[in-house]
Amino acid sequence: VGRFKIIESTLREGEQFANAFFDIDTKIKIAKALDNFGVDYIELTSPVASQASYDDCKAICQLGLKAKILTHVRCNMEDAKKAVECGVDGVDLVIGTSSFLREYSHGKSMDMIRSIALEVIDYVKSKGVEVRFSSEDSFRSNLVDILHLYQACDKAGVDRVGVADTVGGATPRMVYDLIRTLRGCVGCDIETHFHDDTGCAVANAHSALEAGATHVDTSVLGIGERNGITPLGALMARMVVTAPDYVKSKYNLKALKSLETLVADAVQVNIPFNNPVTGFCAFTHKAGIHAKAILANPSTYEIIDPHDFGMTRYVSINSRITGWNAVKARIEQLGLGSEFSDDQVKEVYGSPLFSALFHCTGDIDTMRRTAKIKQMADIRPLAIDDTDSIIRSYHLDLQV
Ligand code: HCA
Ligand code: CU
Repeated sequence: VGRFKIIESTLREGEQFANAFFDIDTKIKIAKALDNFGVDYIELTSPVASQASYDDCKAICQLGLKAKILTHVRCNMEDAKKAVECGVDGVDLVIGTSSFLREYSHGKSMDMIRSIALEVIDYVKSKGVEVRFSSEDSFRSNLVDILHLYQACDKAGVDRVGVADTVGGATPRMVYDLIRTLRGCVGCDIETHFHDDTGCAVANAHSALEAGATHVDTSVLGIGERNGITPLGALMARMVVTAPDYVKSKYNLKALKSLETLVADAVQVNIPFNNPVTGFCAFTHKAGIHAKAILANPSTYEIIDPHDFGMTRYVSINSRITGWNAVKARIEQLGLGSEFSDDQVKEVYGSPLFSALFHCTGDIDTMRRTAKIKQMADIRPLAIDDTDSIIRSYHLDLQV
């Protein structure tokens, strides 16, 4: 699980996202940002797709990036030749192997697929270029058929075989079983590609790594065909917990937010509110019980340290479920810590006990100062400015 590699496909799978249109400048910016993040491979749209795809592929190969440049083509000689012509470090070959795709897409038998695959692998290798062979829709293909096919490719010297959950229907257990079996059949590297139609793309990638896969395909924010594939950031969140030393030393995690912002802007979407790590509330703590523990030791309610990604945590006190420890921490942040006793903190926080007491004694002066955080938050949603001004006006009242 520890030492996996990333094949970053924002510039291939990501271009299949509904909103994506990448001109050459945008592609170069994204490629450089991915390289700076430290991904192992950058996969580009097939040069056969269009003239610009061809030109851009060539141009990106010439940038001299650290990441290896791949292009993704159909498994046939003409496509492979175009790919090699562009100067890529590697070619990712793909062909559908499920009965659906064989029947409704290309109409080839498994025997035909096998002989074409071997011929193309041989050609790409003869050019000194890395080569991967992948069966599209692997999970709905006949298991024995694809194992034979992968074995033949392995014998022919392919660098990687690829398993793709093209329709996003696989479960982590299905992935584990298939990759485990495949691991026993081939000696080459194993690349995996998971669509997220059923929300399993990150879990499936993790499962694949547990079973012996070596490479995972990602795209920034998961953009791709339909609702996309394993998101780079979410995979980083998963793997920084599973393999912290490897992930922190290999990837420039602090660059994640700006990379995601770059891609989000390019395809005109927002970073999802609940995105792992970079979603606006990813490190916001709200309930009083959580806030108290977080302030004492962040590991109590955080599996990921936000600072590893250059992010910061936020303890919200703007709600009816806040706790007085959190309010005290905010008062300290406002520089008023030395001027509040704990009882006063509890009072402005609106401790239910205090309120009850004031209601009994009917002390008008005290009642006047009872615009408390909790009571206000029961009436309407509070913004951080609201709670800060409740604290400030309470503080002013203390001085008169
Ligand atoms: C597609 C192709 C692919 C290829 C994956 C791979 C898929 O757009 O259908 O080359 O491993 O999901 O099968 O993206
Ligand atoms: Cu795909």
